[in-house]
Amino acid sequence: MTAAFGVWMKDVQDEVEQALDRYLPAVDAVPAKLHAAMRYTTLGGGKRVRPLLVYASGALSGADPKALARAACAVEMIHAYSLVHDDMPCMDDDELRRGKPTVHVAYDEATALLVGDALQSQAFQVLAESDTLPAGRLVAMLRLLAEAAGSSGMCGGQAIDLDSVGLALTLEQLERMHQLKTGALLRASVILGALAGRDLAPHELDALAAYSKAIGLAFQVVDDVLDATADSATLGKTAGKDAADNKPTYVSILGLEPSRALAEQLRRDAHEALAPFGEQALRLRELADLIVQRKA
Ligand code: GRG
Repeated sequence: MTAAFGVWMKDVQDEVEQALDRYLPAVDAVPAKLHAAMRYTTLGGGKRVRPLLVYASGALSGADPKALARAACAVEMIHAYSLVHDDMPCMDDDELRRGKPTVHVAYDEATALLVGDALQSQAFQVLAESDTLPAGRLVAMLRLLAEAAGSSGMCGGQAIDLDSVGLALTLEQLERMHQLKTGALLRASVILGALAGRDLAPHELDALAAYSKAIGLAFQVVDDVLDATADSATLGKTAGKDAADNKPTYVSILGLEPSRALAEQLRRDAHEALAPFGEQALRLRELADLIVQRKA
């Protein structure tokens, strides 16, 4: 990671934190408990990978900064909602998220359900209130986010994931599940940033879609590798939480070293996809490197 990239990343993360603070309901607005819980789960944590992708592709398309901040907050709110629901007892039943108690533990289950619902609505409201983009462009962005979050995107992937417990998925089925569950929102982040700027040619949109596909898969492969190696280092096991939960992973299907090699290949694919953009795509290339080289 170059020093300039580190500075850019920190600037974007700070800007997004301030924008989230602005676009979340105030803590003293009724109902205070719900609003406090929405802020508890969204502020002050996470790597902000999706907002970084929005800003990086916005840099490529010369996007309007105000629209970028709103799009970045919208995807992060959808992501935050998905984590709150994913952690609930009816799904993964996790007690910790980003180093602090999950919402259903810190508050209660009903609040966690409502926090997710309200964050999802808030995401669309924040984006819809953009007043710096032509209406047609804004509708295209709202539609893209809705599709990425819904049953043909993230929710659909989560449904397939829940149904796959105990099943022997093929590599293709595993890939399809992750393309929906995590890939759809990562792709939406990249395309939203691009749509907030100049008109892109069809071949440019295709290039961004190919980049998104590669980083979406890489993100998951790396997640599985980190999960497997964290457990083997700390608990003396050979596989991590998903495998322990009897869920298929890249490591359980391919093995550890081939999974690492796949992540590296996907990083190269992501770089190659960006060739039409030259230097304009610098931040997107650096984010692909970060996704593959991350340690947490
Ligand atoms: C419940 C509708 C619904 C969907 C849940 C995304 C998702 C679908 C569940 C998350 C479960 C999970 C841990 C998936 C692995 C990959 C992933 C999305 C990790 C968390 O994202 P990061 O690493 O988290 O970007 P931070 O905390 O950095 O934002």
